[in-house]
Amino acid sequence: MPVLIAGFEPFGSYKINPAAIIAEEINGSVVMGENIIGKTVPVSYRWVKKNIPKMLIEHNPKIFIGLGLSRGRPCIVVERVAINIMDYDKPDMEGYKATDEPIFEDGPVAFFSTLPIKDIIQALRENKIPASISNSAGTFLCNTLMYTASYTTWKYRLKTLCGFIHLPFLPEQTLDGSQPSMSKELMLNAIRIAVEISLKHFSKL
Ligand code: PCA
Repeated sequence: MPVLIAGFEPFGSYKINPAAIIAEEINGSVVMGENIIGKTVPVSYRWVKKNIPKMLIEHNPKIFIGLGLSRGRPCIVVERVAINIMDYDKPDMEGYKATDEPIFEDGPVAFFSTLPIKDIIQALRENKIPASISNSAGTFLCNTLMYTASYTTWKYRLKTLCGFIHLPFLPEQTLDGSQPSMSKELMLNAIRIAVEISLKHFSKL
């Protein structure tokens, strides 16, 4: 049972997305003896709803962590909850604009992350990486990815621990200094730590 990291590709006006870069960099590495599979994910409601369940059923990972960019965030942001809604004023990368739509008609209102979010925050801070918990992953694709992964583990009774982490800009995305940013190395280290803490938690269940 591997670890699956799914990071979003660039979207809107962004030419790069740290989430895809981290997913690519971490792909093929090993944490605590477990293989990490890193995949990039198009910013598409249709793609996520169709392919994330397939990926989870195929790999049956111990841990699933989705990664996305959150503009203006000053630190690593560990999400607590995903809600059953797609509602955003801008279209996805396939041109689809969702308004007040449930992600899955037969799903519950929300899923909590099953990652050990408080332990992850503590470990990140101990390693001198700024981090905080968020109580909303929004209502666009990042929420859809976290909800879809959680829904899949619920529906198919997978043991996978599931969650989502939002990342700040990379320094090169905000060279005028108008937004906070974090280096790729620090973000990569943060995700490795999140995987390690989650694997330790999995082994105790
Ligand atoms: N961030 C967006 C979608 C893709 C991404 O990286 C979000 O927060 O929903």
